[in-house]
Amino acid sequence: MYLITDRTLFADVLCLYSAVEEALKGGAKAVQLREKDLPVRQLLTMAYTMRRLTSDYHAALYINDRVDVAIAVEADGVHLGLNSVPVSAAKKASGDRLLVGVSTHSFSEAVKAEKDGTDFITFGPVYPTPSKLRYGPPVGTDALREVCSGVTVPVFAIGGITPERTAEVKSAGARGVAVISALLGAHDREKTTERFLRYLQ
Ligand code: TZP
Repeated sequence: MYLITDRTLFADVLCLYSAVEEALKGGAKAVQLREKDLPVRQLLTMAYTMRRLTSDYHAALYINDRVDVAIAVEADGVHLGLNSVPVSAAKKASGDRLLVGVSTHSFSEAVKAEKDGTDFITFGPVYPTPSKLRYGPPVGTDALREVCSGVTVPVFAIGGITPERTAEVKSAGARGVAVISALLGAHDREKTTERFLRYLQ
């Protein structure tokens, strides 16, 4: 269960922090701070807060794209995209201390990320997502199954994932799920996280 942030879903960042804490109370074990449009100093401030929160609940923290911010706040890892530094540079800059995840959207991207030495990948969008335009058309569960059997690194299904769909992506071979709206937009985030975890088990 990999929770990804999106502060634009909230009136202010304090509401996002509360929402993340509710998910952590429900048992979320990893959070990715993904606020791509934020100036780096504001991102750093958010990252320190997320580090404190995740540490309080013994959860892992990943920073999207910014290896420097991940190192500064002693995050567990960094999550890279197509326009980020390569996996090898993230590993080298952190003295091999950061775990690295890579966002992938096709079989060839997934295979390349594994070859590059990533520790895990996200693959999707598997289903239609609320912000479809930003993430491209859904790839579907057949493509997910193909990727899961084509790589050995853990695959996290992303894009339109709900608790009910978790069983389907797990049976396609996904190790876990990466989620924004079904969790951050939930009425009761603690209970929704627990539901996700029940489906994952
Ligand atoms: N990458 C592929 S889909 C996606 C990202 C970041 C968004 C997932 O958001 P949601 O709300 O869980 O569908």
